[in-house]
Amino acid sequence: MVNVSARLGRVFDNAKVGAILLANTNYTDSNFLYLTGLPAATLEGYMLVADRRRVTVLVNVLDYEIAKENSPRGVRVVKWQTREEIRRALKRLLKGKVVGVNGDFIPMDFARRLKKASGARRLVDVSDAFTKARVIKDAEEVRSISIANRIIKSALREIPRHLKPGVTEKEIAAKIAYLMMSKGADSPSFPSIVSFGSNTALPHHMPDGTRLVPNSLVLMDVGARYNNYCSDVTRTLIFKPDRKSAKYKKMAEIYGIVKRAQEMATARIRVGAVAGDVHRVAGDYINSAAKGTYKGKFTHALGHSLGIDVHDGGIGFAPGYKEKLRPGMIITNEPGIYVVGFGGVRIEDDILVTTEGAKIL
Ligand SMILES: [Mn+2]
Repeated sequence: MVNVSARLGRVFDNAKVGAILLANTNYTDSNFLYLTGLPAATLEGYMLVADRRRVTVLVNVLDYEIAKENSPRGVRVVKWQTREEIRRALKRLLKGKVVGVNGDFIPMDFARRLKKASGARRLVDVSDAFTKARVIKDAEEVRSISIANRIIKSALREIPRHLKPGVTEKEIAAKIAYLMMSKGADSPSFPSIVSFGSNTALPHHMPDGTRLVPNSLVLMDVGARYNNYCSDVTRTLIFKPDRKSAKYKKMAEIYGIVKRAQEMATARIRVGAVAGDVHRVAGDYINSAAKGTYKGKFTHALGHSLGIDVHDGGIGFAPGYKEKLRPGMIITNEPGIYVVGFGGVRIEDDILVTTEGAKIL
């Protein structure tokens, strides 16, 4: 269960406000999930008001039962039926206060209407306070992300037996979705990337009707969502390799360099290490390997923070990040090499920073 009061403490320590107001639109604010642990699918139009001690969730009467049933200790559920009732509730909780909102999420016009309806003295953007709190995962979060990893890795292990000449990228993407949900995922955590052959050189290629042929690359960048938390894992393999071919030798060379770059980055991850340096270890190695053949072909950051959002913010393994690693951070480690017209390799694992160093989830 979500420890609501501990999370409120972490957010309010970084936000100088009397209360926080989060309002979902057609989309769900991930900070809403952070403070309530409610299942994401049910939350359209919900609002919450938080102070240091507790969270009050305001829901339409039709969602009252489901919200009450799923709410942890520290969350109170209040139902409303008319707009007048919401206005009254907001006034009672917020009138005259300095109120924190998520400026990264809420449309400006909606914020203006909420200020008027609530009678708040001032609205302040507290998105940074949430990012700071969420960058360090608590035990419940580590557990959820670990399970999300176990699920997706188990699904990926079953994929090789479904790879046959002529199968399409979309068929494999559908198979991965089926396998992960059969194993307990709530949904994919983002649209799966499955690419074959030269499509693997495009880091964000979306699966299409491309058919698999022997002696070619297969790249799968996929994740499972479990209990509101994401995993994000990439595997690349060579389908039916023709080991004597020049094409195979080049694919294998690229794979070996990416694998080594990932290991070197993992070895660098420890409490106190500078985030940007972890990227540089992998980037420098890729640029210098094979006499510089692949210089400049690692075209993205080595990793991003992972949590309720696939890109959770606050930290990343990217050039120029001066932040130091702290225990409880979860960051992806995903070097790649992309040769346009030929193919690419990416290998990605999710890393928990611990006092003993990197733990691969
Ligand atoms: Mn990733």
